[in-house]
Amino acid sequence: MNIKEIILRKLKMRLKHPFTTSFGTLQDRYIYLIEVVDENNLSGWGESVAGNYPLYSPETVETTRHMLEDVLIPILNEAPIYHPDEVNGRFKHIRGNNSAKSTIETAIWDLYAKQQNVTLAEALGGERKQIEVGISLGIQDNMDDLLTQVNDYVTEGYKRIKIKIKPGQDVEVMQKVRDQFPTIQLMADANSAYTLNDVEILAKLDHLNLMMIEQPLAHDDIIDHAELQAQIKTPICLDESIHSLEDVKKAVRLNSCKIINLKIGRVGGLTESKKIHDFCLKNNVPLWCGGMLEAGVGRAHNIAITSLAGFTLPGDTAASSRYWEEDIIDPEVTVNDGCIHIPDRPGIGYEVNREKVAKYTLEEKRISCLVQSVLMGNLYR
Ligand code: OSB
Ligand code: MG
Repeated sequence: MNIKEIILRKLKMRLKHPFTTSFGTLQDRYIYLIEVVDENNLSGWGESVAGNYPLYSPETVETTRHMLEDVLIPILNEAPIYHPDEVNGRFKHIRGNNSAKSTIETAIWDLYAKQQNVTLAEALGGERKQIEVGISLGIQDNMDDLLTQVNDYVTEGYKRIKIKIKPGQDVEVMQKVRDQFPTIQLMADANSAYTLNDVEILAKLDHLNLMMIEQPLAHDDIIDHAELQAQIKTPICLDESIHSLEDVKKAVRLNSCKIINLKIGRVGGLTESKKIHDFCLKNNVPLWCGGMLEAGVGRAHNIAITSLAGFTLPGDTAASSRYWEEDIIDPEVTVNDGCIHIPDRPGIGYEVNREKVAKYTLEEKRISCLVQSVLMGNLYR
């Protein structure tokens, strides 16, 4: 069951509304999409979470293209692969570039599940039939707009509300939301906008009964976060600082956080995601799946991994319609009463809509794989 062709596409999609975090505003979403096709014409799909500009992480769509074309696909072409769990190991000597690694690794997982005729959720060991989700709201200029949005999404049933904060738009904002919505599950995400000099400000959030504060300090830090956690009551959740199971172990050992946000692209794919999940479940570390304003393929992978039992808190995977006029999958992801039903069709369980993909594609490149170069299943075991 060879992979006979890999198709790389660079897409440009426009978010319905600009999304503002402490590091900037995004509306045009560039997406690197990968399709791996086997000899029976089954297609596995993966989506890069890297943006057009290296603000959240050092990777971009262009570094993703380079890594896939010039480094990662050639490595996969060197020797057969029998199971998607092997892919991450094959990339081990390549430093960083986790999102690029994840793009192809998740596509191979999708293909593998389709070849086995099981859902991706089942292939990963997920048991849930549906998952609970929350929503992430960007920084707003207008407080009334924010309160209206919170009200709308709470009414729709989203299980928790996350609000982006930055210095100057933090304590007062969160206080007003809490005053208006005394009982909702509420949290803040700072995207690394603070330093240890800001402990006093961050401690003022203590009495708001937040579920957590996400990544208050530097994107590459776990030392200062430990110092901060010792001084504030709100549980810290790490996002940007976590790139591997090793990072999770160290952060937990140092008490740098009490909660982990997992993003498949940030940790290099689904195999590493499973390992982090297993560790968190075993050690009672609350875990949830973050989001990167994904289109349908990335969203579907997030849904599949969240079906695992250790994802104990609602994630950021909202409905397709929260982001896009039209998504690139059929059916779109819908949220009912704060829940997403895990699809029952094989693989990611959503059909990629080729017309819509074509409509948003800026560049496309097809790479033929050497005969019997990349093997799937246990044909040659
Ligand atoms: O920090 O979780 C984050 C979006 C882009 C980059 C980073 C983050 C986010 C979000 C949005 O919070 C999550 C989503 O709705 O996909
Ligand atoms: Mg975050």
